[in-house]
Amino acid sequence: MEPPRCVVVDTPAFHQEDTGDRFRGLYDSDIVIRSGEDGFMHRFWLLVVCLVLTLGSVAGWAQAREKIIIDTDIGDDVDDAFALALAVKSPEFEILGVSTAFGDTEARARITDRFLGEVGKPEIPVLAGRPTSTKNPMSQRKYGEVGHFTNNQRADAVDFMLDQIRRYPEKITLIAIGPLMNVGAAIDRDAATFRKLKRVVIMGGSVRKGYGDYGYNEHMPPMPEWNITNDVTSAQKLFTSGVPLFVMPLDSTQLKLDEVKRAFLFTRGTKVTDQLTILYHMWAQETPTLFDPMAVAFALKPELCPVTPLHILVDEKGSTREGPGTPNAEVCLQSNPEDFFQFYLRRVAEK
Ligand SMILES: [Ca+2]
Repeated sequence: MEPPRCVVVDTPAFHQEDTGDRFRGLYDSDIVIRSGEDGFMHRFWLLVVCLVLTLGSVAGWAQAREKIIIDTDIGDDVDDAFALALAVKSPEFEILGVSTAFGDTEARARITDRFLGEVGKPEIPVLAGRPTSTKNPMSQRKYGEVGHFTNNQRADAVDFMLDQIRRYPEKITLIAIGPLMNVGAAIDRDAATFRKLKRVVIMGGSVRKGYGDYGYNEHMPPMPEWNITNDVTSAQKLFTSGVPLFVMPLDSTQLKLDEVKRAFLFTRGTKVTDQLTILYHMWAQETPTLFDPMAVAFALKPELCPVTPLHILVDEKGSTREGPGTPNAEVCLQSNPEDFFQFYLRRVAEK
């Protein structure tokens, strides 16, 4: 998506039938002014009007961008990197910052830092959450050890999150694609401020389908999902916080990036696809499942993952059960993988 352009079309003898060919190629959002007459002063004033309209439109376009914070456990599974790639390729977003959660949060911050440095986004702050202990190996750890980084001074993730919400109340979408330690800590520290998020979109939970249920094969019953089960208490706090909550569970996020799609993406040779190529090879498995990118895609185009209001109870084992009661979440129970990949691959592959 581009900001609108202002175009003065010189048409001294303008007729309706000219429109077909003469204006072909202009974007829908362009501002087209037909001069219709000769004369220096006439053209001068048209250009002034054009300049004012363009500046106004660009300001409006910039203002309309959605403010987001991404909270990620990048570095283990590779889908976080694919989610980050979609976010940085989306001009609809103003990325206020990226925070890291779960395990060695500083190593995850370095991975994020290098990714943003390599793709030409050094201005985006990177924040490390509180480290936790885990035996989970970090497949992409070495990515954060060499390369081009941003100039970020690391600050506390939860302080940053709350400060940004105070600065832009009701304006920020928090996209949480890892275990929810930072979210739980933010609620503990200042629940009233946390509720002033515009919305939270998470990848997490398993409501009617479990891992390995792709819709066409045998049904797998719902089961505790990784992001919820790694910090059940924080998940419970989020689901009872009263914040507008949108949930992308296993039911709608088991999206396989097969070899045809990988070959397309990894041969684009852009800054972003080159970083994905490196991270994919460090991950050292074959077929990624793009769970997390659906949370980012939903924030951009909610029609890709239609939601149903449900009351979700997070039990002590991390199950996310639907039950009676006032809905506390909008949950995407089904998606169309073809529609998702049509959007995802075109967007991330763009030059
Ligand atoms: Ca993740």
